[in-house]
Formats: sequence, C-alpha cells, structure tokens
Amino acid sequence: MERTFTILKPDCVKDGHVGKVIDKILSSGYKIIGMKMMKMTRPVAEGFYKIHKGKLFFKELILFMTEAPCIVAALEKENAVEDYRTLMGATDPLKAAPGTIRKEFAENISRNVVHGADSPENAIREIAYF
Ligand code: 3AN
Repeated sequence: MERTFTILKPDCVKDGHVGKVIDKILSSGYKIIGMKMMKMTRPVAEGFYKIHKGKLFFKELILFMTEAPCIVAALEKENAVEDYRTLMGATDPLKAAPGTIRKEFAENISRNVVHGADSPENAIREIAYF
C-alpha cells in the first residue's frame, strides 16, 4: 500500500470546495490516514516550496499559501501518488482533463485548489514535514 500527501489549498477552503474535494478523494478509493487544518506561516510555506525559490511565481505562491487556512492530509491506496496526480489534473486548470479536481474547481495556475506529492519519496518527506 502506498501513501501520498495532499494539501487542500486556501482557495479550496475559502471557496467552500472542501466537502466536494474530500468526497472525490474518498470515492476514488483513498483512505485518509491523517488530516488537519492549519494556517501556514511564511517560514513553513517557504520551507515546503523551497525547490521553487527564485522562480518568478515564488512570492505570489507563498502569499497565496499563507492567506487563509488549508488542510493537509496523508492518503493511502495502491499506486496512491500517480493516481492522485491524475485525479488532481494538470497544474494549469485550462489544461486539466474533464472530471479532475482542478478542472472542476480551480480558478487558474496560481490558485489551483490542491497540491499532491510528485513521487513516493516526496510523499514520505512531505507527510513528515507536516
Ligand atoms: P503541481 O502542484 O502541479 O505539482 P508545481 O509543483 O510545479 O505544480 O508547482 C507548485 C505550485 O506552484 C502550483 N500548485 C501552483 O500553485 C504554483 N505554480 C506553478 N507554476 C506556476 C506558474 N507558472 N505560475 C504561477 N504559479 C505557479
């Protein structure tokens, strides 16, 4: 059994999409191993996204991730990481496939509702970080 890590981002919480997104996660076969609501501080957000430090969108990304509470969660199922990337859809919701979380709920590439780990190794690291 594999684990992945997700964040229901501040736009997801503020815009009232949490229930529908969790419903999609559960109906896709995930078991929720752990979940908490938190408001990220700037150091926590910067640490989490440190691979993007120096990119043009970094400052905007940190402001966004700290603007309101989010929900962090560890999810479990077979092939959890890859299947969750599929369930989220492309980073840019305009390019996301029909039926994906981002296609249904995301406004744009900066405010895209969910994060999902991109490898099993990063999933373990990200779960430990939170
Ligand atoms: P994903 O979340 O699909 O793995 P990453 O890891 O490339 O995408 O980017 C992390 C986050 O940074 C995205 N979820 C999005 O909020 C933001 N982001 C990525 N690329 C851009 C961009 N070109 N412009 C603005 N924000 C971006």
